[in-house]
Amino acid sequence: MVAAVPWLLMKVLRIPFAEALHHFIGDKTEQRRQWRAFSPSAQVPALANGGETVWDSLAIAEYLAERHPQVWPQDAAARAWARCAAAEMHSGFPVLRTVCNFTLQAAEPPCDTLGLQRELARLDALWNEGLERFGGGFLAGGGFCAADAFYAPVVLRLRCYGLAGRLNGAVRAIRRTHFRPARAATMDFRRPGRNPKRKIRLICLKTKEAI
Ligand SMILES: N[C@@H](CCC(=O)N[C@@H](CS)C(=O)NCC(=O)O)C(=O)O
Repeated sequence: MVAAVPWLLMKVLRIPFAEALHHFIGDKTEQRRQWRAFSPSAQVPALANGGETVWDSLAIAEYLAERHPQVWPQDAAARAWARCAAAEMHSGFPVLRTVCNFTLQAAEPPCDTLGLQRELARLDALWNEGLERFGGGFLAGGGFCAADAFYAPVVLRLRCYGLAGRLNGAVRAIRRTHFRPARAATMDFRRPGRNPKRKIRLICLKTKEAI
């Protein structure tokens, strides 16, 4: 899921970049050896720009924001909220991450544990708060920002695992603004354009299924 976040952000905001796709390898030791060549943590995503490497999705968002201010909302309060929301997704929601592997196909709903209920309730509260407080249709106002990129894969997961109905009104609004760009961009991921002349290169991975 996380590998898709900066990719989606750059696609939706039309920040030019070239992609390098890497397949998962069954032998994880070998994968780590190979991936360390482009990512110090041996994880994706990583972003290469000139001599610099940025190897974490939240760090990539901040790095991009230094050059492309539209990565975060212009309004300071919305920007603070959007940063918190993105960070919460980045480091939280362990149950959703574990029980809902990323897929684009319809999948069996996971076991309804207390942990899952708590995380769905938190998503609902967070999305409702953003929609009501900033009133722009996206999470933190009228434009797609990094917070939206962090939550777009979650919208896809909720839909695929039949969990969208478990959230109240927010998910309907979020689906309108997030599902389409996320799905369109994710489909596009299957047909990556390669332009090695571009200065910024995002190193992502390719699984059998698009991520
Ligand atoms: N902190 C990283 C975590 C990245 C991460 O978990 N990447 C996964 C793919 S989505 C990965 O590279 N996994 C390698 C593996 O599991 O073999 C970020 O958010 O960018």
